[in-house]
Amino acid sequence: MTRMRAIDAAVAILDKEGVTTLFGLPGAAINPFYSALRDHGGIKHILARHVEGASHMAEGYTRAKAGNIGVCVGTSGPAGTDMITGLYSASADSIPILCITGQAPVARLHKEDFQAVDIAAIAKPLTKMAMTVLEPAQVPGAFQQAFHLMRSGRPGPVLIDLPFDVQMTEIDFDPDTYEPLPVYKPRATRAQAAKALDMLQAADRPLIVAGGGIINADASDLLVELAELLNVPVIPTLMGWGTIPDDHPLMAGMAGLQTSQQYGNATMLAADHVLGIGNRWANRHTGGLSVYREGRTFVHVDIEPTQIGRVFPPDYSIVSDAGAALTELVALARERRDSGELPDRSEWVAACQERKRTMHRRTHFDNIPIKPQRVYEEMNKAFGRDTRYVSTIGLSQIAAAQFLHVYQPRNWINAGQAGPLGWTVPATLGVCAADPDATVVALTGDYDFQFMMEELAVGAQFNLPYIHVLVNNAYLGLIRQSQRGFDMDYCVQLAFDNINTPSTEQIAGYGVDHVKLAEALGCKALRVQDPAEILPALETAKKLIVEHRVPVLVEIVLERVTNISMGTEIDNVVEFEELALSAQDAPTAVISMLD
Ligand SMILES: Cc1ncc(C[n+]2csc(CCOP(=O)(O)OP(=O)(O)O)c2C)c(N)n1
Ligand SMILES: [Mg+2]
Repeated sequence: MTRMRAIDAAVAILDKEGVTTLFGLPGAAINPFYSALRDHGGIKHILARHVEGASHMAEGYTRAKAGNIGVCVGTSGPAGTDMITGLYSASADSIPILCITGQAPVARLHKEDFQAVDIAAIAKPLTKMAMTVLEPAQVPGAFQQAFHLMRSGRPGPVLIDLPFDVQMTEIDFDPDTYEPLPVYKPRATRAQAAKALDMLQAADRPLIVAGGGIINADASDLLVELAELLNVPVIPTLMGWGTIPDDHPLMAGMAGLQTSQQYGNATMLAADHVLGIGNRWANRHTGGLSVYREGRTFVHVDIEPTQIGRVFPPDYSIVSDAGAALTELVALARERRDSGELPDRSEWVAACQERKRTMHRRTHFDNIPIKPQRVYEEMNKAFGRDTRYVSTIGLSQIAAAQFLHVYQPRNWINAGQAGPLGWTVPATLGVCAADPDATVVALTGDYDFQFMMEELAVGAQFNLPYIHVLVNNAYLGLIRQSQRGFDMDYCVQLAFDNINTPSTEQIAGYGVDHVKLAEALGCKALRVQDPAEILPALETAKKLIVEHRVPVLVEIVLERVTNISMGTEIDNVVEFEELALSAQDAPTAVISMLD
């Protein structure tokens, strides 16, 4: 047996479980871990500027690539509490991250020691396991179990809290013969898949709702294959966006109250049967359940048994990993196709495509100040099929999901359920760390950016280049819009006269100078105020990220008040602008009205 400090065993296990990159911030109580990291020498460490940032970096890192597990590290007390938002975001969207915290020595935990807080208790509802390890010999088992839990069933985060003396105590551990524990994933049976398929075949106008569980299972190809075999349209959820390319003839649009297209909702309302795979019937997707469910039957496939029936009772359900269920469904669909048992769906598919061809919102506005819709039109022109978008929340994110195009799984990386402001910058850096060669584009409003802008320095220091499109309306725009219901515009204005900005400049009354901020943090930055300048600025940004290998900010100054389409039911989404009347009104729509 090899004798080593418990913390050296922990680092050896990280290595064995495939961890190559950590996001963290040292402090006295976690210094033993950092000494083990230095001695190991094979794991890269990215130093965050805020510990919450480290936790979101870890999440972006996980989401970027199948099999990745992002790890964030902090000292005790406030470092742990700073990462709680990251644990919430990760658990809400079923994303595994491992959060490691230092802690006061075991004998002093109950003595109100400096920075001793019961972080395991605080993290409990947000994690699959949250453990303060009190026995040094338990450290290897705690890490082994952490990876097993993060990868099994519904993925999610784990917190391991390590008292200083536990880290330092020597134990016997043999890294050479360490093995990760087997991963548990329930699998649909053939009989279950056959029943789901029978119900879908019996319907006249069936749909597949494709959720983020398909991306987690790395099973998007199977989803597309199933849709093609059956010739059944697909509505991806916000978390499932990218499972089927936007321009695929069976991609029917997204449904929902905000991040949706008119044609997606119309098709959902026209359907008589829905097969939901790896989705959770999120309320921003369904809206009111009576409208969503009326006239439709539902089958729900989910990896987590207690998710079945949580939002509404489905007509049939299967507890299964999305990939395993799709494998069975594809095999059966192939057999039924070969024996000529599949019904002809061409009329229903054509009706869905016709809605997708004609029901467009207008994006082409020439106004100065710029209208936000135009920004997405120009982004569609500037960025290719491989572009990876990262966003969090706000009108900017909602409009992005209405107008941008996504063609591959993991190319829309969004904090869907928790939507914590500030997530975008660090999560994007995590994506860049995982996929340094990708074109990564972050999109935020001004407020989201201001929450965690300090993390841009991390991008500059560690050469994590990406393009940050910041749409600046000098407002908490989404909240301003929702305050219309109270007939107020109260405490949501970010505008002020910045004493450092000459009053002759158009941005004088917009408050924060984001360009100066980005430059101060070691990044490049451009500002755009004319819609004709958006595309050239994005093209310049593409060159700058290659030349300088740092984040490049493109700030687009918007008109201050623009309401974005949204509603309270999927059959009453309110439109605030004229709809597209001709192809010129929506020139980058995924299918042109001219086609
Ligand atoms: C930590 C946190 N606090 C509050 C909110 C509520 N919230 C959602 S969007 C938003 C305003 C976003 O403003 P901005 O980033 O400028 O985007 P815009 O809507 O203007 O495009 C707020 C306050 C939140 N999502 N997260
Ligand atoms: Mg704003």
